[in-house]
Amino acid sequence: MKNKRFKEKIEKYLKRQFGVTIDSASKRQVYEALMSTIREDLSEKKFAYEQELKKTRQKRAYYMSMEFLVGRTLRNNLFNLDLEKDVREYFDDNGISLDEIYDIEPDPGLGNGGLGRLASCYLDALTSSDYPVTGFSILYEYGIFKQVINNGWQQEFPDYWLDLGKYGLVYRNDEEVEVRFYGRVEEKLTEDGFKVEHKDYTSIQAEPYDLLISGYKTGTVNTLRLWEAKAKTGFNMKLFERGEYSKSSEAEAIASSISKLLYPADSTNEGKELRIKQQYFFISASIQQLLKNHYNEFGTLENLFEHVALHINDTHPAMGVPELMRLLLDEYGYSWDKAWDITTKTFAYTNHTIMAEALEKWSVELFKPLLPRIYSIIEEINKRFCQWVIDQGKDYTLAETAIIYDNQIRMANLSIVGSHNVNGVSKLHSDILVDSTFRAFHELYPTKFGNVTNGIAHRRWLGQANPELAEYLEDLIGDDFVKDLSKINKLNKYAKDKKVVEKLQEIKKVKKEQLAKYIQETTGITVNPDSIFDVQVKRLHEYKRQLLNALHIVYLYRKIKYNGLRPVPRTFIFAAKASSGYQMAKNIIKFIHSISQLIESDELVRDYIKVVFLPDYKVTLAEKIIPAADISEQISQAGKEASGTGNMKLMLNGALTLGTLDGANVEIHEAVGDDNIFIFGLETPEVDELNRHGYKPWEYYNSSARIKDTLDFIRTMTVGGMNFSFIVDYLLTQDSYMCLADFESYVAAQELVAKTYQDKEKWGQMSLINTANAGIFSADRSVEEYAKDIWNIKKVK
Ligand code: 8GP
Repeated sequence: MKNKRFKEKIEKYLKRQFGVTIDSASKRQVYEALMSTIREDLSEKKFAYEQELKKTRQKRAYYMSMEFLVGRTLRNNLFNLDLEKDVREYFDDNGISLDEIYDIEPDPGLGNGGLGRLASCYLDALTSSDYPVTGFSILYEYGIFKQVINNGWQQEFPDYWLDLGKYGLVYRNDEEVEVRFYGRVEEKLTEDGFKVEHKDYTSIQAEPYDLLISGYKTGTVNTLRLWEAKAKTGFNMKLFERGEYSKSSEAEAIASSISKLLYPADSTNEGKELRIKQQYFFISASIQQLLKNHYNEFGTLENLFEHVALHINDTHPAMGVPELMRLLLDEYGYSWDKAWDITTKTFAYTNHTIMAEALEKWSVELFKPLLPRIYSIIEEINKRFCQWVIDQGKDYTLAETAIIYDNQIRMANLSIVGSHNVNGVSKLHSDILVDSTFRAFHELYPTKFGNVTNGIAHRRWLGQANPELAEYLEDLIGDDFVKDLSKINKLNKYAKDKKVVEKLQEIKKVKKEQLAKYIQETTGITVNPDSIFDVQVKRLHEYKRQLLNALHIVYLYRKIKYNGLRPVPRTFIFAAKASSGYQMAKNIIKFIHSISQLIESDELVRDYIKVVFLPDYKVTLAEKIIPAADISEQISQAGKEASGTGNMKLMLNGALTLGTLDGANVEIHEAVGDDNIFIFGLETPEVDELNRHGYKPWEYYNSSARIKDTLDFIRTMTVGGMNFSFIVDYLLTQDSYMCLADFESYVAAQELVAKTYQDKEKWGQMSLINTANAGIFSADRSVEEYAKDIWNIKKVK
C-alpha cells in the first residue's frame, strides 16, 4: 500500500485490539479497524480545521433536521480521502474483499426520504466546497423500520444499527447539555424588572455523538452532531432497594423514548407528545450548546447572526425560534426587541412539501403543559405578529397567517415569521409557495421568499454508485467533473459519436446485469437485462402515483394476454416504504405484488413484462438500482412533488425521465429539451382548474375504452384469494390525485418510450444527453446558493 501510515495504523489496531495480523483477521475485525482508523484520521483533520476556524472567526451554518439519511460512510470516506484504490489493492493482497467489508456497515436509517437524503447530500457538498457547517439531529437508536414483505404485505421490523454503526461516532462527553420539560413558569419582579423562572421541570440530559463528514480531496472536515437522550438522575437506587423496580428506572425510560425511534406513530396524543419532545430535545440541546460556545468566544450574543446561520429544514426544527428567544431573554438577559432582532436575522427556513398533512400543527392543550415557557413565548410572538399585521391594514390575512389559530400552533407560520428567508426547493414549488400555499405571507413579506432548486451529491451518486461510468467519463472528458459537475457538459459533443454511445450502453448493460443478479438473489425473479428497466423508487404515497404505474402494467397485461400485443420486453422495478400507519399505501404495495404474481404465473405474459418490488428501500439499495435504470418514473400529480431528487440521480446515470411537469422535472425538461424526455399529463394550472370544476372520474371511465377495460379487469382480478375491486372503487370515488385524468396520456407516453427504445442508437444519444446536462443538479451548486444568498458564509480552507 502506498500510504504506509494508513496501513500501519490498521495493522496496529488489529494487533492491539484483537492480537491478529491482517492476513489472519476476520472480516468483522478488519471492518472495525478500517472504520476506527478513518475516524481517527478525520478527527485529526477536524482538529486542524477547527483551529483554522477559530483563527478566522468566520460565520458558520448549522443545519437542523429531524432526518439525515447519511448512507454508508466507509466507501464515501475512502473515496474522499483518495484512498479507495490503495486500500483495495492492499486488501486484495491479503485475500480480503473490500466490497465485502463495505457490506458489513449498516446503512443508518436516520431519515425517511428525500428530505433526509437532501440534508446529507448538502453536508457532503458543503464540506467538499470548504464551507463550515454543522448538522444537528437525534441519535435514533432505531432508524426508519426495516421493511419485510410477507405475502405481498409490508411488515415493519426494528432496525438496530448502532452495534456496527457506532465505530463511526465520536462521543463528546465534554459538551453535554440539559433540556427541560414540563413544570410551570413563574414571573417575578426583581431589581432588573420582570424575571421568568421555569420551575418543577423534568430534566433530560443530551449527550452528543459526532459523525465526522469528509469532503472530496480537502482538509475540511465538518460534523453531524447527533444527540442522545439520557436521564439526568439515572437509575434510582433507593427506589430499587425498596422493591420499586420499574419506578427506579422511570426517568431512564422517559429519556430513552426520546431518542428511541425516528417518527414514532403520532396517531395518539402520546405519540404526538413524543414527537414534540423529540423536536424540542434536539433543538434545545443544539442551540444551547452553540450559544455557549459563541458567548465564550465573543462575550456577547449581539453579533450572533454575524457568525451563526441557523437553518430550519422543514417545520420539525421550528421550535428553534422560540428556544433561541427563551435563551436570549431568560438566560442572557436581552430585551424582547433585541432578542427578536437577533433571532430573525439568524434563522432561515426551507419548505419541502405543500401537502397539508406535513405542515405541522400542535394542539395548544398538548403543547402547553409539556413546554410551558416555550408556549408563552410563542404566544407573545403571535400576539406581536398579529398586531403588526393589523397595523399594516392586512388583518384579512390573519386566518391564514396567525401562528396560533383555532387552538393549534402552526409550525410553518412560526418558521416563516421567525426567519429572514423562506425558500422552496424547485422553481415550480417556490412559485406555488408564493402564489398559493403562503400567498398571504408573501403579501406581508414580499422579499422574504426565494428558491433554491435541490441538488445531489454527485460524487456518491455517480462516482461511487457507478464507478464504471465515472471512470469511462474521466478517460473521455477528463476528471474535472468530479470536482465541478458543470464540466460534464463536455460529454455533449459526443452525442453523435457512435462508439461513445455504444460504450455507454455497454456500461448500462453491466449495471443492469449486476442489478438482475441482485433481483434474482433477493426475490427469486429472473429478469432479462435486455429489457427496458423501468424504475420507480421513492416513498410510497398516493400523490406520487405508484398506482398509475401499476394501472399501466395491468393494461399491458390485458393487451398481451387477450389482444395479441407483443411489446418490447420491460422490467418494472419498484422500491418504496409505506409509512406504518398509512393503509392505502400498504394496499398499493400489496396490489403491485399481486400484479407481479399474476404475471409470473402466466407463461405468455412473463416473457414480455415483469414486475419486481425490491424490499427495504434505502440509500444502499438506491445505489444499486439507479445506475441500472433506463426509465425514471416521476409521475406525481402536477403541483404536488416539491422537487424530487431521485429524478436527478437517475438522469445523471443516463435514465430518461418519464414524468409530469412537476417539481424539478420542469427544470430537467429545460435542461435536456423536448426531445430527450417523455412528458405527459395535466400541468399544474389544469389540475387546479379541474379541482375547481370538480374532478369526475366516471367521465374518464365512460369515455375511454382503455380505462374501462383496465378497471373492469381489475374488478375481476383475484390473486391468492384476494380481490382488488376496492382499487377500482378508490379510483372512481376517492382519488384526489386524479390517476384517471392522466391515464390516457401516460399510456401514450409509455408507447413512445417502447417505440424509442427499439432505436438503440437514438436511445443511447438521449441517455448521453441526460447525463451530459445534469451538471446544474449538483448539490455543489445548490449549497453555493444557500451559502451566498441565504446564510452569507464564506469558504474556510
Ligand atoms: C421531500 C419532497 O417530497 C421532495 O419532493 C423533495 O425533493 C425532498 O423533500 C427534498 O426537498 N419531502 C419529504 O421527504 C418530506 O416531506 N418528508 C416528510 C416526512 C417528513
